[in-house]
Amino acid sequence: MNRTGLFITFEGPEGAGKSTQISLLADVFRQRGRAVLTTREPGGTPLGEELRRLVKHFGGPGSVAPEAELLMFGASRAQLVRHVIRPHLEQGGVVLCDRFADSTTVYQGLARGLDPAFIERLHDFTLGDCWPDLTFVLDVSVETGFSRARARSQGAPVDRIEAEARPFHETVRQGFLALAERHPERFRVLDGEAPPAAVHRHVLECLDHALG
Ligand code: T5A
Repeated sequence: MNRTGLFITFEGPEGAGKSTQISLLADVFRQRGRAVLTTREPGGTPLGEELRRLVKHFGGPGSVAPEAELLMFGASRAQLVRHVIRPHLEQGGVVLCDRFADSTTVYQGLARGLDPAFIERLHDFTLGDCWPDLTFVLDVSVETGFSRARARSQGAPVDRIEAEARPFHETVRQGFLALAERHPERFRVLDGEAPPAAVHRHVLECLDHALG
């Protein structure tokens, strides 16, 4: 891949504040004259948005086999990488993505218990060398994340994955922290419980440091 752009992803538990930070960071890049593309997973393409609807809302807990769930996330990502992310990076643009492959490693690998070696091979197949340059993990407690998500949806029904029990979401939180510890060159963990403006300042500090 002939890549001159910058690829940044945001990860974390439910309601961590990823979309909020992506929107603030996109404004900064635009002010600096960069071509910015913001996108999300699952989703970001017409096919991906269909898969998003299915993977989030098809029945309740237990209605989708973990193996099928894994492949739906993989299909959405393969499409997004080839149709959206790679072309933008090859033109020198900035891509900010709300969740990416690390979510699969943590949610389907650790929390669902699917084979991590198979998930690595799936990443090779769906991404090739299109890994992010930098990944922010916004760390929040499960309580904080859920209370934010519920407040925003004003009590509307939660989706299939959000409806999983608390230990599932604790595993997700710890999984992101462990992944960040294993790959310190790519990950930055930030306190997602801080006010949005403070989190944004930390994001910019990390970026300025990482990019010189
Ligand atoms: N998934 C995804 C997998 O299982 N495997 C995968 O491979 C992938 C890619 C996606 C679901 O799919 C799973 C993970 C998820 O369960 P989703 O709806 O996109 O579903 O869920 P989330 O990614 O968790 O997105 P959310 O929209 O719920 O959370 P965000 O984007 O992290 O949070 P945000 O910015 O929308 O903020 C939530 C609320 O909190 C407020 C905001 O104003 C908003 O109301 N807020 C703050 N409040 C106080 N302090 C702060 N610092 C705040 N930041 C935001």
